[in-house]
Amino acid sequence: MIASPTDNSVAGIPSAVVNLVLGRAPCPTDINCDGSIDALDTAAFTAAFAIGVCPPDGACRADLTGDGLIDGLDFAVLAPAVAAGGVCL
Ligand SMILES: [Ca+2]
Repeated sequence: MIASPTDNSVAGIPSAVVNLVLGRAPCPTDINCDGSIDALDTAAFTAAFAIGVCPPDGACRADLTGDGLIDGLDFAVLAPAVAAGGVCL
């Protein structure tokens, strides 16, 4: 079970191990991959939002819903995470 948007650990297994096994981003709402969830992620999201679609290489951290688009639904996931703040574990 995922404890929160900032903690991907599972049943005491360190999140880094869980992420490696499952092949997922260490912290999905950490758009700029700096280890923190903050206003810089909102800025990175805004830059991606201006484009609106994911590039074909699959590197699309701003697509938090996984639908191939960068839109308000993704921001609805990001905004509460940024408001809560935190660090990626
Ligand atoms: Ca960040």
